[in-house]
Amino acid sequence: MTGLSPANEPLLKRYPGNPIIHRNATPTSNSIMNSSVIEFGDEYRGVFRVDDQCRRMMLHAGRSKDGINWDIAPEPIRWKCNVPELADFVYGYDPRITHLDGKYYVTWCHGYHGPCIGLGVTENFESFEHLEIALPPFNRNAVLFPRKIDGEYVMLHRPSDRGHTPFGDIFLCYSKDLIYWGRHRFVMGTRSGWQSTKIGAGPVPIETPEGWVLIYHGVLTSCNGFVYCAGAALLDLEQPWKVRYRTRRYILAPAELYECVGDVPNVTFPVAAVHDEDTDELRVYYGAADTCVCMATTTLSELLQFIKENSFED
Ligand code: BMA
Repeated sequence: MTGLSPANEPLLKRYPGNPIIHRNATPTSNSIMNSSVIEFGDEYRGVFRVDDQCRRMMLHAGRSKDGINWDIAPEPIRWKCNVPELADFVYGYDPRITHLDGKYYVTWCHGYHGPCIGLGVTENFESFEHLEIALPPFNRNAVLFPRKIDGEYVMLHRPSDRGHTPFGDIFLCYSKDLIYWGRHRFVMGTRSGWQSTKIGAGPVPIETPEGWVLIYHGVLTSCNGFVYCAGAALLDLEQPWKVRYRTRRYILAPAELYECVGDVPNVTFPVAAVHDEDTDELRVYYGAADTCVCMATTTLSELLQFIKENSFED
């Protein structure tokens, strides 16, 4: 740590061994960030965004016994695809993994005539199937809820543009079959401060009796460019486009050297959260400065309390 006083730390406490995955963790990587991990039996598995030294953005599988020390496959995932038009995997980034009905679904920003929402599935993190594209360009930051609601799959997403989008609100849609998506709803848009330029869903929403806890990223525009922070919201359990609470204060913001210096400075980008039901510990995995993977922790109850105590009042 570079010297934040404990009292000045945001809600999420950085793991002292950060970054847990360095930029050079595979033989040809330029950077590894914005990656998703999940419990798998007694171990952990992950899908990692690995940008190689040609600066191609690809998805790699990874495994870990403790969620902290990771082995990342040196080669990208070879997706099986039954749709010939989609078989050419151009690029993929910022994956999220959702455990749903016994399978692991991966959503990511997919290259198909522009950034759009890719969807895939695996049961074992060894063989991966690439399904139909969920939403066409331009879109990013899609994440599936971990159970059906009203008997349908539900997905958060963030319409965008071809470039470094200077806007962005979170929307939600439903599907009966993971192919056709509709019943579109607006969830939330930008607000003042750290979330004034654009926002996007982060990890898979966590179900609590009080609602879905959604950790999301928010972006502000400074004189030097975008700054990516993290905040949290509580969404209605049955009508998850209804926002019950939403934090005015961030729960994490770039402050450490590894978050402020890298390929893209000043980025903390949460993508995965693992909740331990016995201890209530919540580990949040985030990309730092588009360069490496880091971890920060809290408890789910502290996060819920923080959301309620630091929410906008209107
Ligand atoms: C977004 C995505 C993220 C990245 C962020 C900051 O548009 O590309 O992967 O972390 O910009 O560069």
